[in-house]
Amino acid sequence: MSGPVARLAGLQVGPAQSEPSGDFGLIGLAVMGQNLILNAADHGFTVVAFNRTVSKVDRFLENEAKGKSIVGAHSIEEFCSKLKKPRRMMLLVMAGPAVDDFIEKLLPYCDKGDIIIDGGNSHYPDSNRRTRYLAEKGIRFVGTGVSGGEEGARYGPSLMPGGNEEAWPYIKDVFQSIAAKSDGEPCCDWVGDEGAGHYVKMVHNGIEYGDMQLICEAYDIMKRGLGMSYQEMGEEFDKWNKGVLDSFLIEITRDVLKFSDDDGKPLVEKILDSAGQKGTGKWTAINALDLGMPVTLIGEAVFARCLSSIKEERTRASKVLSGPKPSFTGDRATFLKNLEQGLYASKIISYAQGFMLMQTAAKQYGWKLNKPSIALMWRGGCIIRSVFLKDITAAYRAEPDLENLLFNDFFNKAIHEAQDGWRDVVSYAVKAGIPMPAFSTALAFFDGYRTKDLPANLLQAQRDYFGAHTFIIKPEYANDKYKSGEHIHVNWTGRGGNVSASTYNA
Ligand code: 2AM
Repeated sequence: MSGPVARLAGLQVGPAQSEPSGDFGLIGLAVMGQNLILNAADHGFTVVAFNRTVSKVDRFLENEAKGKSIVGAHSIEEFCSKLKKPRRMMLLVMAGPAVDDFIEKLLPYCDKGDIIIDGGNSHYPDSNRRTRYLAEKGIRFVGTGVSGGEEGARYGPSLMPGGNEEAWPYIKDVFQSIAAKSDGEPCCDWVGDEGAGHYVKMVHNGIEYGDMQLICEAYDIMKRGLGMSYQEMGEEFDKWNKGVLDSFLIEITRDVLKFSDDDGKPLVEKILDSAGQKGTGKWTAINALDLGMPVTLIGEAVFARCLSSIKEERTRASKVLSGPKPSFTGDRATFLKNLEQGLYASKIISYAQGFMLMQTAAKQYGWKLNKPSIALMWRGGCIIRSVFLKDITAAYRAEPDLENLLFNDFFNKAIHEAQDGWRDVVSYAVKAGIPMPAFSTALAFFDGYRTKDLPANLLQAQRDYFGAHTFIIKPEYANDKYKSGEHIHVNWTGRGGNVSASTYNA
């Protein structure tokens, strides 16, 4: 042990037999991991660092970690031996098999009650599995969402921990110290059971997709629909950033629009319009479909990226498919106000949909979910941080079992005030031939959600007609012939049989 110990940076140099001094251990020295370690050290914790490629440990100790309360380990055994019990060990490695590999490597050196935290971008079913697997061995597993990128990791990320709740009292001090603060409150609280932390991070990313798509649609209609210059657009986003849309994403959009290349042209104009994606938005949309939840805005945001990515085909289509030429004749200032309100209203819908999904997931998966704390965790540190999330936090604090954000007085009033302008914007976009899938789907959801009688009565009739899938009669029409709540099949044509397919449920 003398070799590695002699190389230790910072405070912790001593014989191998000494009491372990590490408050917190972190494995995975990519930028995120390094920054989280530095962040924890800045908050007074002694952090033990390890990495698969061990040379990176020494490089880190000799550079960024120098002079800080950070000690290195050159093997898993050494890593574990340097941590106080119960050990608090965080993995920040590539999601997937690397996490399972490290868990298996840690286990022989762990004691009952130790805590293994996965802070990578794991898919929540993996965190469900790991929580159960490790609980059987007496090890407490935490799967935590970490958002805010490299900067967030260094100076205050949003942290969304879930898993084995027994771990929370032991990790709370570290997590809440290193997390971002919003109005003095840490953007970190216990999310819920098993994979709930990674689940909430996944929905966060889905909402991020939606917010970004909404902003892109606003930019498109400003540019092509109103013919605004980049300078003008940048100024408009700057104005928006001082109102209800005040947020990190609006702020960076302002900066991007104002950013000129060496030749004076806006750099963004030169960027290929083909969006990439890493999959968390798609996971959210797939999960929404699995749970039967109408999370339409995130779905549209994912599809909009897909459409963007078939650039060559779109280029061919642009030569053979024509549409209207935008010609705006109204009052620009009024339109821009409406656009701001329309974006705000669409955002309210998107977050309402996101919370619908999370509360359904909690019910379906049997998780206790800490709803008021979710908005709080997203208030600062993460990509979707915004003033708007303060109002969502307030809504769920006032009523933790709020059925839907749209039933909250504040948001109910906000969406009613925005409604007329929102419709004007979407109408103009349709007439001008400028796609606004996220704005439009939000409005369609709003109109569907507030409609007591949807045309699904006809749909049920069609299903019963061709597939004998049965229907239920509206309570006010129940009688001896059509009993309330019963699955009814009607022979619509007078031909065919009377057999119903009530067990068929597709
Ligand atoms: P490395 O430095 O040895 O590559 C981000 O890639 C982090 O995840 C790095 O610390 C990296 O370790 C680690 N990592 C990536 N894949 C891994 C794997 N299969 N097993 C262990 N660690 C891995």
